Amino acid sequence: MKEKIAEIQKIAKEKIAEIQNLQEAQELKVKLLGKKSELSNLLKGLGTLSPEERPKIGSLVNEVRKEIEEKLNEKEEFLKGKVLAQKLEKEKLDITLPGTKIKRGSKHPINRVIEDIQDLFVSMGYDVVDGPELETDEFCFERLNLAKGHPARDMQDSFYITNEYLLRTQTSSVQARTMIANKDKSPIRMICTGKTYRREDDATHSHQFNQVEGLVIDRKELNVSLADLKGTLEVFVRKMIGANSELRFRPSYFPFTEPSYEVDVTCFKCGGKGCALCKKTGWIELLGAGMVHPNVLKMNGYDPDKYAGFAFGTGIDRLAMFRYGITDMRYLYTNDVRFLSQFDRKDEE
Ligand code: FA5
Repeated sequence: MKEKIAEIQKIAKEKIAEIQNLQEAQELKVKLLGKKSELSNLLKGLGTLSPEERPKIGSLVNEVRKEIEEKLNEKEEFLKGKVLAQKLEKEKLDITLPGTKIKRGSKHPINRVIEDIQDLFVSMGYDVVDGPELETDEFCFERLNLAKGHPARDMQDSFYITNEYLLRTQTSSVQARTMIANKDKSPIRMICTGKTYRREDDATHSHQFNQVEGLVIDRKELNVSLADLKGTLEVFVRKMIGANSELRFRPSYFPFTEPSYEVDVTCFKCGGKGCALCKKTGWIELLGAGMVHPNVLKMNGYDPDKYAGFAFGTGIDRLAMFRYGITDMRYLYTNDVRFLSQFDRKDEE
């Protein structure tokens, strides 16, 4: 019996020495120490031995079993270390190599201008509101004192989707929406920025452009006046285009304001001296504005005997053109990275 055990021990040592990988180690473990292994069979057969021999052989089998187990564990540890070393070698990184440059996007000039407008008006206590681009005829025109068939509708060549729905031609639609939504008819001080659409397309007109609308309504006794409108627009334009910009109010016509004005600014290119861009006038038209028409107040639930207000609207794309000296509005929509990435630098100047 002892020889048999010595034989098992010897073969086990040889086989352990031949193991090449972890799987072989696992398989050998089952073979040498599992329930059907020779050592297990020996233990099962102890009952056939004499009472004197039984404990001796039993403890010998257990010793050999323990020794094999230790040797197998050692081998497994060794193999695991080898696998790890191979993996580390394979995944070795040379952190001194130059990295791959990631191309960073750039904020669109229109979004830069929108964010600056919002920051400015929020600092003056305005709310920033939103409205739908797919608008009803009612909110885009009728509630702004432009009944169906009104000749002034021709000023804005529109994209109608159905008889009732169109792509909004102006953010002024949000004036009406804000007044209607304000159920308790309290004072309003809001701006709205967003996309607008008209059937136009040239260097200074796009079929899709952006406007910012401003609306202030307060109780009449507080005397919301043209002077407030003028002061607000001066702050706005000087902040957006330059501290030296002068404003000129020209009487104009919008069905939703009375009186109405078009506001010009001194030409950003020649500083007011006159050049080709401003057609030698020294001025460039920038926005429309006026005191809210009493009909508009009434149609949207505000009593014109108790409330008064002013409104203004301007093209954000045009503001961006003035601010950055862009000569063709269409550059703003072609999304050429070479064009767009210039503005990171320009804003830092
Ligand atoms: C209006 O749209 C009025 N809703 C503005 C207004 C608001 C007046 C509140 C009174 C009170 P107008 O059609 O002039 O007005 O357009 C306003 C500005 O939008 C223009 O000065 C111009 O900057 C810009 N704009 C108009 N059409 C285009 C276009 N096709 N492409 C780019 N910008 C445009």
